[in-house]
Amino acid sequence: MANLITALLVPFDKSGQLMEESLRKIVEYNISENNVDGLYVGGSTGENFMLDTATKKNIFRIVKEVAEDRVELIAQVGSLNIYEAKELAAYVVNELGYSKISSVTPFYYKFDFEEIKNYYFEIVKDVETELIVYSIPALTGVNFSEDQFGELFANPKITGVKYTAGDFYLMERLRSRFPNKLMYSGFDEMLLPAAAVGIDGAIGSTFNVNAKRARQILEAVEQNDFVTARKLQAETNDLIQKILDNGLYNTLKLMLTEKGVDMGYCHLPMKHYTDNQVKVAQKLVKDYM
Ligand code: SI3
Repeated sequence: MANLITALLVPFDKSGQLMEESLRKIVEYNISENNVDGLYVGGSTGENFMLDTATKKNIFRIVKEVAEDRVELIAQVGSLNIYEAKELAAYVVNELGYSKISSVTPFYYKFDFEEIKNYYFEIVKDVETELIVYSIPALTGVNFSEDQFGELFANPKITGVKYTAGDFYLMERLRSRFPNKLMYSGFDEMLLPAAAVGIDGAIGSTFNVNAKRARQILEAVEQNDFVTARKLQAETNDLIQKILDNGLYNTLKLMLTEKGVDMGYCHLPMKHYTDNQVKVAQKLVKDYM
């Protein structure tokens, strides 16, 4: 069955400093309460692109210290600064023993495909690891064709994709053409259709609070029980819609705080939460967790 991998939230205090003890708790919560198979560390959900290198390294180190080898750890090292990406890759693989790295497509500048391909090949050049391409066109503006994925996958160290998009035709084409590469779905609200296409895992922010239902969706698809899978996805999407309406990362953090894992604040320039967001999050915990 496909692996369930939480895109890890990271707690910050009001001034944007990492809350180390809370980070330890959310890692433990995902392993012992949510029973997930892995953690995706340093992704969008980790508010990673607003952090300095030392903080990123500190997060990777603490997560590994708590998780040890109990679940799979994937470190998102991608950065507009390719030298930072290489430094982080070497750190997590050689010093911490992460089993995989992942890297977002370089964003902001309109890099052409050759530049993007060079970026990926350069990141894996000096490190013995597997890299999962983090493709999220809605946030980066970078769309790959089937053939371009093929060019990236030609590098044996590039072993899969975290596919955060709603184009299921392309997803199916990739699944069929590259059966030996890993396919992770990225949109939790589309877990059922992704699982129907065939995925090796799902990586999601909402698994921090909704891992049980997500696991049940994967199990129902595995058993070809699409009636149950659709019912669970509908319940999940009712929840996700309410979370998105109330502010994604603030609401996820507030729900966990309500459950006893103090997740602090989002990192500026993301907004700090309001009293009303707290009330909504408390109700979501009561209704869905
Ligand atoms: O990098 C990451 O933290 C992720 O894995 C992100 C994951 O794909 C999430 N995407 C974003 C942009 O947060 C989803 O889990 C997403 O939050 C969820 O499907 C709600 O839209």
